[in-house]
Amino acid sequence: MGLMTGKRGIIFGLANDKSIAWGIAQQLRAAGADLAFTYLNEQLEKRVRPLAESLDAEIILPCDVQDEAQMQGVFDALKEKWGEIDFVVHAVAFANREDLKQPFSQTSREGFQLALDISAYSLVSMTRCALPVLKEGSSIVTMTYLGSVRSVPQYNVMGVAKAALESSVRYLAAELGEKGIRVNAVSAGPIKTLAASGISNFKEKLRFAEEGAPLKRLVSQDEVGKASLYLLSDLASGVTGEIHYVDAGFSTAA
Ligand code: 0WD
Repeated sequence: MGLMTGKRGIIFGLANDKSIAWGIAQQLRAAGADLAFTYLNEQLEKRVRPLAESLDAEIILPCDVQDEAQMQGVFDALKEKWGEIDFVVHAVAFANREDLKQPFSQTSREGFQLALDISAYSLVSMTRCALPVLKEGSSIVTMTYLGSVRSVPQYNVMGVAKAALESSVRYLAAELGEKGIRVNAVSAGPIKTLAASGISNFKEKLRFAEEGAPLKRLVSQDEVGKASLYLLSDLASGVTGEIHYVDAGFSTAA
């Protein structure tokens, strides 16, 4: 019997087989979990549906996290099909490309609001919609990055959004603890994905991360997946409100 046998949950943020969400999904399925997925739009559906089906997903639905009615619809569908769920994975983020290039002080109000809305507020609204179906003992995990607590060149408004996301993790954990629901974040080292391609000089960041990490290498999707599996499973039953670094030790080194 696997670690997640008999557990069911949903993954937001799968775009393709390079996505961090894909690393998490594979680990969860291998451990026996039943999975539901969402995709952002029709263009991504073509990529997401075959991947989701390859992991025997029973529910595959569209969801733009800025559309609260659509998000509510997703959790209504989960309630109808499964009744209750055991976990939610939030692996969604977005900022305008120009806001990841120009000096931070030039960030527009609209760009700031957009990044914060999709990358941070969505965890709050997702949790609200999920609450009626979350079991006691269930677990929510989101994805963050070191740019939340350090100024990383060009990460700009996304760093501010990740700071808001990490703070939201702590407030949600404080609120939901009495229901036995845990909320944590994995802070991943840089990984080449679609979202990462929007960050200027990303290749340079990969090299810098590799050289500066105690393990002298980058982390893989699978490693982020395994750490997420731990946080989503009963192995982490005493862990909530945490920002768990999976970065080959980069954040701990001078
Ligand atoms: O180095 C990296 N790749 C790191 C990523 C290091 C540390 C953290 N992260 C975080 C990201 O900030 C994000 O929160 O991990 C999470 C997953 O990102 P990813 O796997 O790097 O990127 P990707 O495969 O592109 O998945 C993110 C997806 C979007 O992809 P695109 O590239 O199409 O923007 O988030 C989804 C979308 O599928 N997304 C949305 N989903 C629903 N509603 C929305 C939206 N409005 N906007 C973006």
